[in-house]
Amino acid sequence: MRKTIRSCLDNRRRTHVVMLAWLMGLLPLQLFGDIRMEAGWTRGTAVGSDRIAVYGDVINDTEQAVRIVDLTMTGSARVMLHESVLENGRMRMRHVDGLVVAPQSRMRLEPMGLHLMVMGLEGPLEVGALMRIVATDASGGINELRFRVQSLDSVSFEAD
Ligand SMILES: [Cu+2]
Repeated sequence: MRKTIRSCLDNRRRTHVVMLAWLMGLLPLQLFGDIRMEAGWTRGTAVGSDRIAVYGDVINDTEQAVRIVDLTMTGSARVMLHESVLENGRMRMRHVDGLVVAPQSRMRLEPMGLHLMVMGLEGPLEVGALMRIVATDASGGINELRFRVQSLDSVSFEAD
């Protein structure tokens, strides 16, 4: 009888070990995709505005191109890839269809160029806050693009 109980416990422990191994193998696949953002920043929300432009370097260290099919940020209505272009002497922003990050590359998002536009923010962002945009790639990978809220007058990424 005692032996049976012990072997039951052993079995349960073994199951836990297997489950843990499974989780460790699976979670990185689901939580972390192939791309990430370095030196990510935004200027934060101007009074009366519910949108921000997000800049930084989107990095793909893998051998495959990563195609982003969906962008979301908690607390906002939508996220789009925009490009600032000079048209008839005026800066305008236009929507860019499809975000593809080439293999072994670094895609720079910067003022007057490509940026991620977060629209319909539920409230103002606090300077210093760490934020993240979730980018889902074509193979279902979830990529986190992290960035920090800087002051309204900042012009580039400010390291800590
Ligand atoms: Cu924009």
